[in-house]
Amino acid sequence: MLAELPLTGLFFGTFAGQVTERTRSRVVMTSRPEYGAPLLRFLHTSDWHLGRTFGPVSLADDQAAFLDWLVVECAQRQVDLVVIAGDIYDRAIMPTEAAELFLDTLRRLRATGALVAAITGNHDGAVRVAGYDDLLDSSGVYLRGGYAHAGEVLHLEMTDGPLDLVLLPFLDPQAAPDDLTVADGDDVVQRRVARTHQSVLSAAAGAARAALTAPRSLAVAHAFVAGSSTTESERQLTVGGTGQVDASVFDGFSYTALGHLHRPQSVSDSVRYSGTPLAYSFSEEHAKSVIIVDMAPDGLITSTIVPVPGSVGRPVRTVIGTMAELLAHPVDERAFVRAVVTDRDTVLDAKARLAVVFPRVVEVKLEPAGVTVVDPESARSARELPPLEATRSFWLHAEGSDLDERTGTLLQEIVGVAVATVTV
Ligand SMILES: [Mn+2]
Repeated sequence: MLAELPLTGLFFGTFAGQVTERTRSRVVMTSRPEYGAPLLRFLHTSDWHLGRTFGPVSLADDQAAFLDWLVVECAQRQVDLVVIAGDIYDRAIMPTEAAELFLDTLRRLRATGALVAAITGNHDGAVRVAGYDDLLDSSGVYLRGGYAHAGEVLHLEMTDGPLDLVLLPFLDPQAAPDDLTVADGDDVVQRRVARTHQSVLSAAAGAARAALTAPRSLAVAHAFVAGSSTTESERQLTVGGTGQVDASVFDGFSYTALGHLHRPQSVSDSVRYSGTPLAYSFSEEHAKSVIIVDMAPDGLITSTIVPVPGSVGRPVRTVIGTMAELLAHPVDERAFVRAVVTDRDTVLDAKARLAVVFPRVVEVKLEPAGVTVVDPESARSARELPPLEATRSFWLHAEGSDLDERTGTLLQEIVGVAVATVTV
């Protein structure tokens, strides 16, 4: 059924009560005519990590290509709201080029007619990214970071009905304000010690849940939900502790758009990680994607995984073999490559030579075939061996065979001289 929207009259407001009008003209095909107006459509993405490198290689061009694609997708799919669930940047103090790319992307997304809601992640500097938060609300860009607005609900009026938007940025338990309402004890010190990712996030989510008024809600959070799977490119939230939160923190929201974990995955039908748009480590050979969610006025959702096309994303590959075998591979211009070289003989300039076949080789590991890798425990015990024994053991490790008689005698002489010469 074709439904034509009025040319004007799309309103959205904020929790502060201000109401702004924006104009848009479009014809929309809806497959859910029972709801009348076209459903709210949002796009969920996260962990852009703008400014990141892959090994020594800048990802600036790849990230710009992804954002070009994203803007076109949002326009073509008539997305109403773009949700970015944290780790917009790779570092708290981001490179100027990364900031320019993000700001330019915000403008281009707004130009498609879509609103933008974004939170900071554990990599972002909350004040640097979201310091203008409430000032930007009236322009249709909802940015939130840190504790400043944690637990608030933004009441938006969309074409098909109201939406409660709950932005839950990454919250560092150590940075929590002393008056944060958590039942961690009466004493300030005791409260600080008792604070966890679970307690601060559930306090904020609980406050928001109590303030919901619309029949549907969208929560956006940056957290590690227990039971989810990681890659090699997330930064741990805590040293020693788990930093994990229970999925029940997000009970009661129609959909929760999560960021932090870089592998796309579902905690439940309505609680999902979009994952990163690009591979950021060799553990990420899986496809990358964004999620399109259509949400009915009553909160019922239909979600679609949209893969980031191969022409935008860059694959990652681990190749294993001798130099001769690796150099016989067909040339792979696009992939980031980790090469595991298995030659038993000495290999010189491996990276430079492999770059002819794999121009984006970023990591080379030498792992001679048939040689057992020494575990750290036995490496420690090697330090306690007499020098000649330690040298013999290293030879065995490096060469995969014991010393022959001539080399053994020569080594004995050399080690003897060395030991006699060294004064401790
Ligand atoms: Mn991240």
